[in-house]
Amino acid sequence: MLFLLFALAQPLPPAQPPASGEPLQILTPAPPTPSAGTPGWRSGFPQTDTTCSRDDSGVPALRGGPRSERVWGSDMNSRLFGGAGQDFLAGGPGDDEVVGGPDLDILVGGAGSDRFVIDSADDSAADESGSWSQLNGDTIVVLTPKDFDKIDLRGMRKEGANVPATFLFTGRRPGNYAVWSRPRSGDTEVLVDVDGDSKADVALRLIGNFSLTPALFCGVGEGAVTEPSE
Ligand SMILES: [Ca+2]
Ligand SMILES: [Ca+2]
Ligand SMILES: [Ca+2]
Repeated sequence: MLFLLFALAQPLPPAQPPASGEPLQILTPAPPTPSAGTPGWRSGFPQTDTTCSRDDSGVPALRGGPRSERVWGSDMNSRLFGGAGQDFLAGGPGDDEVVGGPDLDILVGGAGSDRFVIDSADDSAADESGSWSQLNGDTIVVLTPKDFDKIDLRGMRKEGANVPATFLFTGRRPGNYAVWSRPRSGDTEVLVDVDGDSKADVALRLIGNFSLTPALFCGVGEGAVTEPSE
């Protein structure tokens, strides 16, 4: 919790005001006190979730609605869902699953092995030039590779006739059905092509300068980039 307070005390990146000007809602103002044996409890230390095989099915879920909301994780492991609207999701010290959903969202994992899930191209759509969009793009404020935080693209649908089983990591080069990155004003853009034309359809912004590897992702493998499907 101290870490969360510290993280929230930092200046946040510019975000669009909530649609139609409605106030943000705080869904869980008083997180429960965890203890060993509580459902969903995991210490968060040491972080041992080095793979994408973690089963979060028994972890309590906190869900935002269609409006713009703030959703706070507890001190236990949490699953945070923003739904539609411009949401602010902040995990606590546990191993959290953070799912922004459609529209611009600001995502904070906190300590622990956190998983940021992008399920659809609409969750963080790139702009017309294939770059991160100030109107629609999600921002991950605290991504900590040493804690085995991951960006999970396993649910993202690929479009075309001969799509690969996983996205392909191409470093700093665009590619068909690929994930790549590029610097952006001291931050890092993560770009994903879902339809085989080497142009980004999905764009995330990571606060900070990252040198990415496939191990940072779920649903992304190394390998030759496929040819475009006809
Ligand atoms: Ca929402
Ligand atoms: Ca966390
Ligand atoms: Ca989103």
